[in-house]
Amino acid sequence: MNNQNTDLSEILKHFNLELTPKTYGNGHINDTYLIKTKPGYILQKINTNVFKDPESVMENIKLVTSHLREKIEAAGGDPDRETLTVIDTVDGKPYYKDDNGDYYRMYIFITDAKSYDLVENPMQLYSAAKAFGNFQNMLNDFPADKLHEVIPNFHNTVSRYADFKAAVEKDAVGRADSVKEEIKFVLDREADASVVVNDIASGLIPLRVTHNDTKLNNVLLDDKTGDGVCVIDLDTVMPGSLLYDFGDALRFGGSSGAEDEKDLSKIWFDLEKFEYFTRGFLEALPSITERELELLPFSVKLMTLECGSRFLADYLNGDTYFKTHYPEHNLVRARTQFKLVDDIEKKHDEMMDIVNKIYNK
Ligand code: ADP
Ligand code: GN1
Ligand code: MG
Repeated sequence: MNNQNTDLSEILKHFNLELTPKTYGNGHINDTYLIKTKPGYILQKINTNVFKDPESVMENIKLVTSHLREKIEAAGGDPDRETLTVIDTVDGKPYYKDDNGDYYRMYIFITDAKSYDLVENPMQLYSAAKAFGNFQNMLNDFPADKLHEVIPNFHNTVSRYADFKAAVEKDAVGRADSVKEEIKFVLDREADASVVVNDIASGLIPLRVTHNDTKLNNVLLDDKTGDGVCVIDLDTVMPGSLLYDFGDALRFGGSSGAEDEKDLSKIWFDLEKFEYFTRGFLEALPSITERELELLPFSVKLMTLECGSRFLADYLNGDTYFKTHYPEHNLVRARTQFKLVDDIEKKHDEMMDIVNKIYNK
């Protein structure tokens, strides 16, 4: 998954740049490099194991960022800083495909802002929530039918359960026996999987254009003010539910610790973080339906369960999807998610009280 054998300077020529890039960031999917020119650039090798059709990914990103640029300009903002800017190749394409069939893309590097892997203070959650809520707002008039479904059923929790069971069944690398307890944890909660999916199908929950990968390190916060500057990692912008963005953001940001913390006694769901995020998100959104509101706490559990089951499925499949840095990495990640699910289940009613307190104000 890394580019040890690829001469990146060759790739850079196609973007009319020369400097050697350095690996950058902590994403689990793409290979990211920083080019420290002025302005700086972000070069990414798109993960084609995850995104089978990278040209469609780039088409989506071009459409979405053009739409966002217009909105940001109309509001008097700075579009080069408040959304991603795709740099085309010298041939005028939004990606470069090399002779190996690998795809590279380039963005302007957004300075004086950074993304966080761990929350340092709860205000960061308020700021991130405003940015994610506002992002969704700016896309509420975007024609959803123009978007390719780049990963089908991305947050379809019913189909995620089917994938999980298939991974258990196949037991490709003989790890299933050693994680029986974790497998049972997921299977015991299968009934949860259909709640949001069914409500979307019946029209009770509206389909919106959503980000679908709202973890805290996918939003840049201003170094000086701490305010949300730019929502990044737009690979998975697709039709979805507001609940996916809300739940996934709190899965990550509402935790007391890192996604791959090995000491589970350090992992719990933090209600103060939940309150800050919920306040920011609801302030930014103009409207939310009764059913969405009612399911906000549940969505945090659902997205955490989904992510834990994906980490565990990847562990069972032999670590083929997420980047891992040691053999048990996916299992460690899965366990933090399950610890959080357990805690969220216990705190559900308190979370609902917080939602009601904020919304009725
Ligand atoms: P992945 O899909 O692997 O998660 P991301 O697109 O999220 O990749 O990029 C990885 C990291 O690189 C981000 O978490 C962020 O820290 C940094 N990053 C990505 N794009 C930019 C950008 N345009 N400006 C500044 N930092 C960026
Ligand atoms: C991946 O790309 P990144 O690191 O922001 C994944 C998300 C998971 C997340 C878990 C395209 O996000 O769905 O929730 O890891 N992205 C994709 O940390 O699968
Ligand atoms: Mg990312």
